[in-house]
Amino acid sequence: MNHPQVPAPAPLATSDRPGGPGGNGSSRLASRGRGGLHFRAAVGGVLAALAGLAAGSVAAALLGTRQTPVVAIGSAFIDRVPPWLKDLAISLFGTHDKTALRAGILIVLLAFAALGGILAVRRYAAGAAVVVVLAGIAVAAAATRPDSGQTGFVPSMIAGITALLLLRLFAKRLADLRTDPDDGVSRRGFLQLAGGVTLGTVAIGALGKVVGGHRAAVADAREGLNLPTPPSLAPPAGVQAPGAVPWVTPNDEFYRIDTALSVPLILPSDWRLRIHGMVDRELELSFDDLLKRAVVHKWVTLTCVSNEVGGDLIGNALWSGVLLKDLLAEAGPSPQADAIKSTSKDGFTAGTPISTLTDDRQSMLAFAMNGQPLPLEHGFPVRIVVPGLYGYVSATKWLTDIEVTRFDQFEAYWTPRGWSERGPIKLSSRIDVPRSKAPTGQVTVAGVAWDQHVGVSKVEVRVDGGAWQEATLAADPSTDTWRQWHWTWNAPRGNHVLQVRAFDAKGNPQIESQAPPAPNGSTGLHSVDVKVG
Ligand SMILES: Nc1nc2c(c(=O)[nH]1)N[C@H]1C(S)=C(S)[C@@H](COP(=O)(O)O)O[C@H]1N2
Ligand SMILES: [Mo]
Repeated sequence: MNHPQVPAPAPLATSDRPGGPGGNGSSRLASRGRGGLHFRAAVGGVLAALAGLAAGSVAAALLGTRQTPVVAIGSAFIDRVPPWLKDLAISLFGTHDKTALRAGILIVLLAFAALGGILAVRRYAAGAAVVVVLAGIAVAAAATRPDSGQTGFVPSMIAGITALLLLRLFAKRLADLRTDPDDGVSRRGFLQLAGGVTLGTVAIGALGKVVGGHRAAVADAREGLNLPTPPSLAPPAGVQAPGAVPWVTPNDEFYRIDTALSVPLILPSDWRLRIHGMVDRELELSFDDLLKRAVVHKWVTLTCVSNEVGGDLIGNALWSGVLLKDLLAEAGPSPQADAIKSTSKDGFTAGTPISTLTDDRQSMLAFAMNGQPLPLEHGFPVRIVVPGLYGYVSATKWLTDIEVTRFDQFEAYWTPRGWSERGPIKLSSRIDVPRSKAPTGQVTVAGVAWDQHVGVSKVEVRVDGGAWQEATLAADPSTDTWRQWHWTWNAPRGNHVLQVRAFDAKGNPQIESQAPPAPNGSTGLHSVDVKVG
């Protein structure tokens, strides 16, 4: 259909009317025009906000985060409301309290958006400020959620930017109407924009449903799995040092590092793993095939090569899976092969020495983490876990392919990007408490030390560069997990520096010279400035 591009003539009777609000328009017609203008401006603000929220929801679905702007604000709100208000909400709305909260947040957001729309007609900056504050609240709420990961704030940011851009368009259209409230062209322009934005919002909302729907299907399949359960989920006796982080890292607090902008979604029933290359017998396994094999459960601490000294890109979990040693034995690797190249659904690759898969360290294809099917973000349905190697050279998530090969035949994802081909984890230690302040007197200094598959034999602490003092080590079930330690400090008032160093199983001390994470892991001692008193 062809829309006439020739502007319709403005109604003659109104063409000589003085400008909008602020003019001397005291006639009935002019004030009706002004009311209409405010109404349109409010509608513009609301439509801009709804489009922003729809865009935010799609972004959340694509990124695999639950943090839509409304959810982010709602969760932050729930964290902060006093218990009596929570109780009141539950008694008023029963189990619908969450829906009521969402609706409430939406209504408040849209009311402010309407105000923003009205302000934007006079001065875009004033309306934009309202949107920026609303989006800012959502971004801050998402960024401070413990469960939102690194990208949780992105949907709220996208929502804010979308709303700002659309508000700008509405403000432009309405500015014309403001000079001439009865100008038919401007009215039509506003209606077209409003219609377009509404259609766009509905389309984006539908897209969000599709994307979200697939994620929901995979999440449902995950919930429905019945996997071999570990004999116990409880940490072994004596592993926890007082004051240190929990020895077992809960799945939803486990660090997440990957290049996947949106979480790869694989139904277990669709999953296939090919083991091929320099092998006698190529294997192709389905998820059920994998579950038919002998299952092992093992505590292993994963570490990211990007972990800075003192950083938290490290976590410890009970992994359940099938030994790579067994699967490789079935395939029969050539004696000339020295590596596997593992590939994930999204194309990420890692290169791992075969020796680390066939020795006694129980490297595995893991399907469960702390007794739960792998979380979607941590590689569902199957990933690799190799004790002693940084994740980037071993821990491929959303695994789909293993090629038995030679290091001189390929480069894995991070190698041409400035990271070493081989990545054994370096002996390190970290102070968890205290981190900044402490009272005078007996203070527990505690933390973790790790040298997976080698083991930690001793940890020492010193204050203000003084003599090293031996800390008490907690137990470890094998050398493949972190080892916790604590030391009691008789802390005098003032500013002090605490330092920690660890020794490996052979008695070698940690490297003291500072090195950045690239190309193969940071070194240096963790220091903490503590204000006592
Ligand atoms: N598919 C895929 N797997 C991957 C990565 C990735 O980018 N893509 N990153 C690796 C890196 S660098 C690390 S440290 C670990 C992190 O695993 P986690 O997110 O479960 O803690 O996954 C590894 N596996
Ligand atoms: Mo990593």
